[in-house]
Amino acid sequence: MFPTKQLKELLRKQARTVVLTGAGISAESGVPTFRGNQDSLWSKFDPRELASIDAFMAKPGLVWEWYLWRRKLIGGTVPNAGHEVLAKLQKLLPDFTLVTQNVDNLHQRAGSEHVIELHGNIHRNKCFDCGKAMDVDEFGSEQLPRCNCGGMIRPDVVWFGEMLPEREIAAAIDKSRRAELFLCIGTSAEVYPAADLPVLAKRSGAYLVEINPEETQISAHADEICRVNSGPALTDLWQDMNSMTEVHH
Ligand code: BJW
Ligand code: ZN
Repeated sequence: MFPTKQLKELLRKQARTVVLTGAGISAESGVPTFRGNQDSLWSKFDPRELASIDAFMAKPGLVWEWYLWRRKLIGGTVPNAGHEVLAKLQKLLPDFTLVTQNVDNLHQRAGSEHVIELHGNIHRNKCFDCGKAMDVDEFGSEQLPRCNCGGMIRPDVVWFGEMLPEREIAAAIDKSRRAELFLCIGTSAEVYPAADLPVLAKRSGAYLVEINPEETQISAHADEICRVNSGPALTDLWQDMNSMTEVHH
């Protein structure tokens, strides 16, 4: 049964809520996930190899080609029902924090505010050397753009082996520690430190809900699991909440 009585009661009481999302929430918009589904979308590229400093240093042209291709793909998508419900939920709950590992900007496009982006944003660029934010127009992979300082321009995302943006991860940890309700949606929970957040929240007393069609290492810790795609799952949750408020007004 999803959502359960406990979950609905926490939402009715406007519990302090943290939501962590991963690539799965954008899957129904047509953005490919990183792991699990071996369909041909990634055939040309291996994200585990390309999303790293080493790859960029060795083959900046190839890494840029991958990011330009993904930017274009993401630019052609729109937020789905899952993103939209989370944006509406934020308006209903006075203490609500959305933490995402996604770089696709779809939460913001759905209307979510103050989104904590743990892994950056694919639509931004910065200098590899001095970190300065950069606007770069379309360019070919033969001519890679450079900063005034001489450094190479790179997408403003977090690669393996890099630190997460300090303020973002600190805020996410703080909010997770104080959460009464934590929703873990569409993430394989294989990448750290993001994967620590649901467990941290649970240990600090939060009610932990997982929404994911597949089992993850979060499943063993969860109080409630919904093995359904996030779009339909969150739509059900939203409809249940609305029938609830009708009764209470
Ligand atoms: C649906 C669905 C539907 C499908 N509805 N659900 C050894 C042990 C522990 C840690 C480490 C280690 N060695 C190295 C580390 C650290 C490393 C790490 O965690 N590695 C692990 C892989 C082992 N982490 C880091 O390096 C991080 N930095 C760090 O730790 O700094 C300190 C440090 C410095 C130096 C050395 C060591 C430590 C940085 C991590 C950066 C991750 N970056 C990426 C790329 C971002 C840019 C880009 O997009 O190009 O972030 S990798 C990629 O994975 C991306 C994602 O945000 C991230 C998480 O993936 P996510 O979102 O969970 O997606 P998937 O595809 O994995 O899962 C999709 C899920 O959706 C599945 O479960 C499906 O079932 C589900 N789903 N359809 C709902 N419709
Ligand atoms: Zn620079």
